Amino acid sequence: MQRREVDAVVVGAGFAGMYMSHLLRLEGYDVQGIEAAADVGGTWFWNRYPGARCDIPSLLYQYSWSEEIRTSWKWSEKYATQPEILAYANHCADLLDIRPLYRFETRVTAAHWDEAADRWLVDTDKGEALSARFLIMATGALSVPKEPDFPGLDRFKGPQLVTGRWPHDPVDFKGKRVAVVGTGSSAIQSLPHIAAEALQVHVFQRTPNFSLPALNAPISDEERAAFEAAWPFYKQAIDTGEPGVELLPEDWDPSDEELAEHVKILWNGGGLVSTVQIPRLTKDERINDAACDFVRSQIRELVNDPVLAEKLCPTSFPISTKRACVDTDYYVTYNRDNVTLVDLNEGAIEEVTARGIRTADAEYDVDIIVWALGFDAMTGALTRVDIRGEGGTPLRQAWYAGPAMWMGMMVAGFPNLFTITGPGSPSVLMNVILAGEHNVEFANAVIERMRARGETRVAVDAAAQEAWVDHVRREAEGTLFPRANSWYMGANIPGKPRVMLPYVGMDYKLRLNAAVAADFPDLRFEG
Ligand code: N01
Repeated sequence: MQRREVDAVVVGAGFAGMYMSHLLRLEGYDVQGIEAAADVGGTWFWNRYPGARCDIPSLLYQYSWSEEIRTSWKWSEKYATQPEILAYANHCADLLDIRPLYRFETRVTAAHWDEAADRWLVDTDKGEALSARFLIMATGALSVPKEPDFPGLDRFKGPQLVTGRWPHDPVDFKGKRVAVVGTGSSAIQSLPHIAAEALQVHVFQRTPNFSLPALNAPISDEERAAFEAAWPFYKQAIDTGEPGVELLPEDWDPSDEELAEHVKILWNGGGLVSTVQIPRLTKDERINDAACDFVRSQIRELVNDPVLAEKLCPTSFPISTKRACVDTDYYVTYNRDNVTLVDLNEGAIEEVTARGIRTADAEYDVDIIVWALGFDAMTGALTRVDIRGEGGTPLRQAWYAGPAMWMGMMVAGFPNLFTITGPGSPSVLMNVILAGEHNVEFANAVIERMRARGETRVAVDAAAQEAWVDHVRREAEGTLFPRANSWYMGANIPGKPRVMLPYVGMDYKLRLNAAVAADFPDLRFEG
């Protein structure tokens, strides 16, 4: 078969993919980008459900590498809405003139390593056959929605909507009876909007979640100016891996009273940043318990019906071991007359019927079902592609017992492949736009070194990979994360190995910088 030869295939036109494609083109490489969506934006292209917003302050949720982009964009709110973030992605794409590099509405179906040529043979669902020296998977950590698999799905007469693949045209909930299934961030953000319009909403909850108030607000000119003034400090923190916010010492040892007072910062609108400002929150049971108690006390304050409030109080996992949500009016929405909570612990969903959802207890007649069931996180987008490395080994097989990889970016036996924000990197535990930048810049540094020395093949050393996987596991074992049935642990997808997927260590960027400075001691170059 005749294959079109390029230097690199970049899969994904989210923020990481766009940056990777831009850098490679800048350096004169022939890049082919491939994107399943009709346009750029990655997760923000797909997650158009009402109320979708970032949970990192907008001023920080943007590219750090381009002065031109930063200074030409004005965020309007503390936590930007999905339309504004998508507009920002489009603004970046316009400034970078990135679209000509991409084939949109195209999926990579297979990528096989050609050992004789040191190239990836890449096939797409549009019949295109490519041969690329490098394959960069910038496919996102949360890009494969978890599909509902209840019996009777086809029988339901009304629309069924998946939050992670929301229609482009606005959905009219007016006068409708709606089922929202799931109580993760997607449901927590969308429920207040859906409830404000709908006739009736039934929320199907299996596990209540901790959610922190966004206290969202417009960004004032003064705040914008202060951010710009502090930008050199933030940028340095980003580049060096410093936290960028003031932190108490890790060995902080508060009295019970001091602790109870300090955890109140969870209600100051800092959201996920506030969780980072509580030392050892995800390591120390006493500290975590205090934070849980405080948030539960706030839920009881907000929800009028005490029985309902108890049902909304999480008790089965430590706070932050599932990603905490950041909401606007989530808990108070349950005070509305048109919102009911269906506690699936009292009767699980048995089937979907023509008229709605039937649990072990009752049948709920609805006009629309919203499935907010989450994602096959971090590995899903990678294992869905038929990626085969040396000896024809499928990635799915190599990862049968859990993702084995080095720094979340490279996989032994899969040369010249880079996974951006992959499992084994901090990825979703940090600002994911910045996590993407770190990985893109690292991949770029490797590729540039190879060009300088005329090398055609780079592979990670198997022992180095083993050491990294072991380190990721041990770091996670030193925390409370393994106690939650979370998507971090792969626990939300039946049959997925139970492994902590993101790297919890705080030294990742330092390690990346050290690897570059030492000329990549864990990588083997040939050619
Ligand atoms: O998904 P989730 P999400 N029967 O996995 C329930 C990011 N994000 O899309 O907990 C019944 O958190 C499941 O119940 P349980 C963010 O990183 C960011 O909401 O497994 N229920 C849970 O309640 C976030 O963490 C933003 O018992 C079932 C829900 O579905 C990540 O995406 C906004 C079920 C899934 O919650 C995922 O969030 C939105 C079943 N069979 C998302 N299967 C921002 O703010 C699953 N559930 C940027």
